[in-house]
Amino acid sequence: MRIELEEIYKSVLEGEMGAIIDKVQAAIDAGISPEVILNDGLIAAMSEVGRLFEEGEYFVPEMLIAARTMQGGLNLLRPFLADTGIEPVGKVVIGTVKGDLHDIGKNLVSMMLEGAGFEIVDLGTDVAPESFVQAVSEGVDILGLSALLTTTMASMSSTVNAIEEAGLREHVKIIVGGAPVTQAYADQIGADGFAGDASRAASLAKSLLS
Ligand code: B1M
Repeated sequence: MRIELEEIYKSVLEGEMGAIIDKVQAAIDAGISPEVILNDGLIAAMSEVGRLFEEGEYFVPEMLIAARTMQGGLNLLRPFLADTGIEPVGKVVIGTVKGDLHDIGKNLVSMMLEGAGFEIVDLGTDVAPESFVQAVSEGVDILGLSALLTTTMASMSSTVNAIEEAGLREHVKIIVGGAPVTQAYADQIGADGFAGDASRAASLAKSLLS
């Protein structure tokens, strides 16, 4: 792995919030593509953080500091990933479902969708079904739901049901994703699609509207 990527990886693992900006900037200046910085630096480090948490070597505070460090790096990459300068191809409302505070994956999906030309309304984390219903009622093409906990996945189902009960299901395509979510689960709750990562989410959104 290139030294600049190793430095980014190490900064996220060690939660060096003050250093991450300089390190991501150094990688950009060295000509490493934003996608490689994202996948081989930031995301690879966050996967390792998850492994260390599972093994009991990291606890919630370390995980949180690593996540904040990653967000700092992502903020710097955002314009490179998202800026295509094209007209919106559709409008997406996105959020992490009720009870769930994980937002890194959701933010990445937002950036990739933005990069694919979508206008994004990001409702944030811990979003109740009724808040999704309210946003969809204002007119959107796609609703994106993210969940990272097996315990909060059920809220995806409640949200799809709430959209149906509000009479809005015919007007919006619903896509779901997040580490515990699968295509089978998406089918089970009546979503229109599942994506395993952010770039697949962007392709899926485009294909659902084409
Ligand atoms: Co939490 N956490 N966490 N956590 N956390 C996990 C998810 C966990 C797997 C860790 C573990 O045990 N190995 C575990 C869940 C176990 C389970 O339910 N099966 C877990 C737990 C248990 C918890 C707490 C309960 C811990 C506690 O308090 N005891 C707690 C819950 C809080 C809550 O939400 N109510 C908690 C808290 C936290 C922090 C706040 C400390 C922090 C989140 C900070 C933040 O997001 N701002 C955190 C973190 C950082 C993680 C891990 C380490 C990393 C998650 C992440 O950001 N990954 C995670 C372990 C892991 O995933 N290996 C873990 C990087 C991100 C780029 O990937 O989010 O998967 P991901 O997103 C991907 C795809 O999934 C997909 O695209 C993204 C990009 O490619 N995707 C979509 C995501 N959303 C999509 C939507 C789409 C399409 C694709 O369409 C709309």
